Amino acid sequence: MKLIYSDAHRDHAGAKEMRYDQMIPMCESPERMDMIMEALAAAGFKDVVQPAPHSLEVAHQIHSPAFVSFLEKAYPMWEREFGPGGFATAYTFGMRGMNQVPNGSIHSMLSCYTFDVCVPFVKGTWTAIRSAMDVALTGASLMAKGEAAVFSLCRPPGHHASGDLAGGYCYMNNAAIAAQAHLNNGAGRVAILDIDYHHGNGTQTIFYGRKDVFFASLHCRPEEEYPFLLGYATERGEGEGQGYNLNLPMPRGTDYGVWSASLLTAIDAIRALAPSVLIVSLGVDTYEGDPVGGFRLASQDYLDIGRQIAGLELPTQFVMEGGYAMEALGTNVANVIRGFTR
Ligand code: SP5
Ligand code: ZN
Repeated sequence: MKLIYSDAHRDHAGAKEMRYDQMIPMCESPERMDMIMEALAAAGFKDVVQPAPHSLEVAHQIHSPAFVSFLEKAYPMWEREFGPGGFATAYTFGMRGMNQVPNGSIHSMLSCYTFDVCVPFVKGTWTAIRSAMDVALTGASLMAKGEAAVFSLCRPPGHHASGDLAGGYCYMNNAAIAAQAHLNNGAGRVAILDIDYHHGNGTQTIFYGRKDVFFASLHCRPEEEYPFLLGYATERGEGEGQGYNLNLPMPRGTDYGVWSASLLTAIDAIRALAPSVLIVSLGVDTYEGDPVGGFRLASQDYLDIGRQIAGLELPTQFVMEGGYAMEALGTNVANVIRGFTR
């Protein structure tokens, strides 16, 4: 399987993150990609393709141009006010019930275009965001040219980002952009299977009123996990998109017995839909040792996940999302790909 990867994410780093009432080193680090690439190479996956540069045209079908432009200028504007070395982050958030538009200040933009304190902007952030988009789009192009399955090693991740809101380590929604590219390339319907520990609130929001992209998400339930406000089973889509959103929330502490039953539910729904392309939002923060997640999947389970997904026999694009247990991250990701290709 071709791996689409670039080092251009590397300078998106160095910021601390707020975890409830503490500042901790950022879990979402460049070293994550090193762990994943090393384990994939050790497992025999060495066909690494550099992403081709793309315009923002497809990104603008998913995200508002004003939001994308904010992502580009957030750090430079912040640096002009505070000097180099820090990171741009919001101080206030949307005030419900009144219409709010950003004024010229970076603070108003951060307040309007981010929803939490987990999306720091440093000097290298925009380059990384744009590269992750290229990694997603290059994967979609390779499939249009006949590749049956590809792995887009996007960093930063994307599934928490909606049309005009960044959050949860996510800036642009790489999986959504890839889905749109497949539609542009002639796919009739795309399914996105999101197996990250956290609900893919951004992807859900983007496609909630659409039936050309089916979204299924397995995640920890909003009653006890981030992002706390979305991910209920009752969210089924609206308008034309009614029935094209499937949430499978589970309690903290869920093990593979229960989790894999939800996976089968999602897989059955996807099979019934017969999409022309499957995108897997691949997060492995479901691992028992993950410092951010709270499920109990074991490294061996990821082999079975790959096998189950392969059973759909669909053209498949894996898009990297979360996973933060550095000692097992590479193995867990490589196991999904091993299970899928065996
Ligand atoms: C892409 C992705 O996985 N984003 C995740 C963003 C999570 N942000 C912080 C969540 C903090 C709550 N969980 C703390 C659990 C400690 N065991
Ligand atoms: Zn996650």
